[in-house]
Amino acid sequence: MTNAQTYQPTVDGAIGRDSMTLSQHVLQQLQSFGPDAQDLSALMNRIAFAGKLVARRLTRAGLVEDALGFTGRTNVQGESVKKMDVYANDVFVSVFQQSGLVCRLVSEEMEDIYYMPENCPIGRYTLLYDPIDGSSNVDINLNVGSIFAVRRQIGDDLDQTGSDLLTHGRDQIAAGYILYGPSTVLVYSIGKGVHAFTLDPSLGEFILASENIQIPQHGSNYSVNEGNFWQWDDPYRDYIRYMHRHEGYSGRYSGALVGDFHRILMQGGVFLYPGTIKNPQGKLRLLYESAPLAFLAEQAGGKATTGEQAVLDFVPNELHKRTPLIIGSQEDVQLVESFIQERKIERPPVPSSVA
Ligand code: AHM
Ligand code: MG
Repeated sequence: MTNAQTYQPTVDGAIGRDSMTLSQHVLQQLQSFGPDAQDLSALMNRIAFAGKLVARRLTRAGLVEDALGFTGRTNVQGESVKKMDVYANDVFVSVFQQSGLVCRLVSEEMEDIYYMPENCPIGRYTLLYDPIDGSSNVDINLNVGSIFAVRRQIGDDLDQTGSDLLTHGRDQIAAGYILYGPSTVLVYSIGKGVHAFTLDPSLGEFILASENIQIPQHGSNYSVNEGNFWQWDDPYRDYIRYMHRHEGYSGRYSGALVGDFHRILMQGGVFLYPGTIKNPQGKLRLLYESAPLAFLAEQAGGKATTGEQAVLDFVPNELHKRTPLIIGSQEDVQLVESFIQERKIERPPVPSSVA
């Protein structure tokens, strides 16, 4: 019989890679099996489970009743709510109920913080998420995503205002997204690089696909809704005119931030959603859209700015605060910034207290 002490497993590269699951990876990253590490590992595992449930629903959306189309309601942002938005939001709520992990949920689809007091004695984390990002793509079977961030609760929040959540994005302890595309991909960071996992449907597990992803310093992709050109401030118009007149750039815009950001993370370039007449602060929400992606961008060696300051330094004054977003490769974000700087010389910046 083989002695367990001396046994050498015949784990070749392929088996090793195929068996690196998300929860295992979190523990490996933290180099600990302590309670905090176990919590974060379990938390990521629950997020992944929510992603699997959403992915399953999306895959079969054309075949089941009541999966596609609008509910007839509008959300806190004044946007029409899709049935899939509600489904995915409820998935995250249900996955974290009785989990002992998360005390509060903040979602694009819920005006107020959702409290889970049964979890609070143990799990003092808050999960902030956009259950379906890019939901205009749902009904036409194009890619959508879920975005998430995790913050540690500071204080007891007895007045239930969630004021401890109104801090900068550097307080996020984990962030990431799930991309529902031809395959389902989960990208996350706990402040130790950016890593991507692909859902293996035969196993029902997210398996490590790319570790320590670095955004190229420069890429050819620029991703923006050019239909808003007439609504932008001059620097953004100048920038787009520059792109139109120079060789080497490709416009790529899917209408779903997660997919557009994923392309840029892997291939380089820039995504931007500037302020418009309709939404002077842009469309994207800080706490569960821009800040988590900014966390990933910085961890991958890229950059994210509002045009005035780093997205991760921006302190919101409300849960559903919007900010302009310019995110991606260092050089490509800097190019956009150079147009903003040029115009600033002509016009002083608006103080953030007014913005
Ligand atoms: P959503 O979360 O309600 O879907 O809104 C966010 C989405 C982003 O995914 C995408 O980049 C943007 O809104 C698209 O907006 P627009 O249609 O104005 O270009
Ligand atoms: Mg969104």
